[in-house]
Parts: sequence; C-alpha cells; structure tokens
Amino acid sequence: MDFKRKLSAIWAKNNTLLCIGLDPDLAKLPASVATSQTPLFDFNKAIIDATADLVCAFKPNSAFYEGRGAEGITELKQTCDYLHDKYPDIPIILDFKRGDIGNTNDHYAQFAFDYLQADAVTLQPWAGRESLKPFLNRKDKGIIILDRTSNSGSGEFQDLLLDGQKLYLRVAQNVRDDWNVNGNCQLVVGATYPQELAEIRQLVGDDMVFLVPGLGAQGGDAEATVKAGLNRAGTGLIINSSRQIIYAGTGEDFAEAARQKALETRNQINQYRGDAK
Ligand code: OMP
Repeated sequence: MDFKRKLSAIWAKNNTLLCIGLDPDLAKLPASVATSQTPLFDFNKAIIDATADLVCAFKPNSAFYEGRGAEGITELKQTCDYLHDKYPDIPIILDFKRGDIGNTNDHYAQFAFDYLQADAVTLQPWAGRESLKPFLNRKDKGIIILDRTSNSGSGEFQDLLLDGQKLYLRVAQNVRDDWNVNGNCQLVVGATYPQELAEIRQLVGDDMVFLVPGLGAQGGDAEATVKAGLNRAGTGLIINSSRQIIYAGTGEDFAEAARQKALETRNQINQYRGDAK
C-alpha cells in the first residue's frame, strides 16, 4: 500500500495524528536495556509495543543509529523489520534529511526504500527538484521536504525574501506546483512556528500533509499546532514528539511511562481537532 493510503488508514484506525520519534540515545537508556547486546533495538521494541495503538507513524532518526556505526545501522534495520513484521499497517518515516546530486541520491533511496523498506523519508530541498528525482519518482513513497524547520535559527535562510516572498513559502509553492506530480510530496514545518504553519497551509491547500516536529522537548504547543495546521478533513498532520515521550520515564517502567505520555499527547491533540475529526 502506498504511504498516503497507509497514513489515511492508520489516522482513522488509531484516531491519532501522533508520530513517535525513535531517537534512542545510549546515554539516556534505562540500565536494563543499556547493557544489552542490542540496546537501541531493545529500547525501541519496548516503546513500539507500548504505544503502537496510539500513533499514526514511527519516525526513526538515522543519526541516532549512524552515531553507533555498523551496530547502530543493524539496530535500525532490526527496528524496521520488527515494525514490518508486527505492525505492518504503521508507516515508517526514515528521518535522514538527505539531498545530494541525482546519482548519489539513487543510493540513498536504495538504502531507505529497498534495504530498510521505509514508507517515507525526509529530504533537504537545497539542491532542487532535478536532484531529488530518485526520490520523487518513487510514487508509492512519502517524500517529505524540509520547509520551515523547528530550530531557533531556521529563519537565517528560510525567512529570506525572494521578490517579496519568504523562502519557505517559495519552497512550499514549488513543491505544490512542480515537485508533486506523483502526489507523493509532504512538507516539514516545525511546531515551534505555528504562524508559518498556518501560512503554509493557506498556500498549499488541504491535500498536502505536514510532518510537524517540535512538540514537547522543543516547546511546540499542541493547540497552536492543530489550529494552524489541520485541514478541513481534520487530518493533514503527522505531529512528532520524540524525547518527551520516549524518555518520559527513566526506570524499568519506561515503556509504561512512554505510553502514558503518548496517550496524554494523543488525547490533547484530538481535543483541539474538535468536531473536524
Ligand atoms: P524531539 O525534539 O526530541 O521531540 O525530536 C524531534 C525530532 O524531529 C528529531 O528527530 C529531529 O531531528 C526531528 N526534526 C526536528 O526536530 N525539526 C525539524 O525541523 C525537522 C525534524 C524532522 O525532520 O523530523
């Protein structure tokens, strides 16, 4: 099933817009998993099993696995295999923010889609549409383009004016008009910028899905995010939280603590979806 259909089905089945970021940091893992042969995978497995009915996607961030070298890549693959095997209806978003020249991107696309079998990836727009064809041509996958990132310094380039238009609006416009011929593009917009989120929704319309990271640890607010980004169908958003959920507890009951925080976050988001959902 393609990414968009898988996402629509799970939005409805789990009644949720929440995505949990699988960003395991060895230094923060509880002792019981930190000492295992496969600590990142064991931690992820416990988080996944505790929260699978509350999410519309899981988003492993490649950096947390690459940082551990070959072992980390093995644990990323184990995590994706586990999700495919046990929870095949939950989309996997590989957050790897790549973007190189075309023939190099071919190999990044192979890693994400053929080796890991991710359903979607995050990408940098900087090298332009032509460079991203190895991704854009994968009609069944989610191609999620960084537009307005959540970090405090994102305005340095993203706010620059081009003929009076902010750069993040130009990126969104180009994705809407030129990049999305296969209907497989989405945008990343940080929860820390609700005003910009509303502007981008206004510009691209209701069909485009936004991945919205920054809720929780980065200070993004559920109410502001939902009010700014929701489409008329009461969906259109994949709202990510990583640290606030996966490290909600530090003891042996960490998975149960993560479940409680995920439940609270899912319900809070739904409260603001109101009648639209
Ligand atoms: P927490 O701040 O722990 O919730 O994690 C946020 C996750 O979203 C990390 O994996 C980030 O790399 C990712 N992210 C952002 O925080 N900001 C962005 O603008 C884009 C992303 C992303 O593409 O997911």
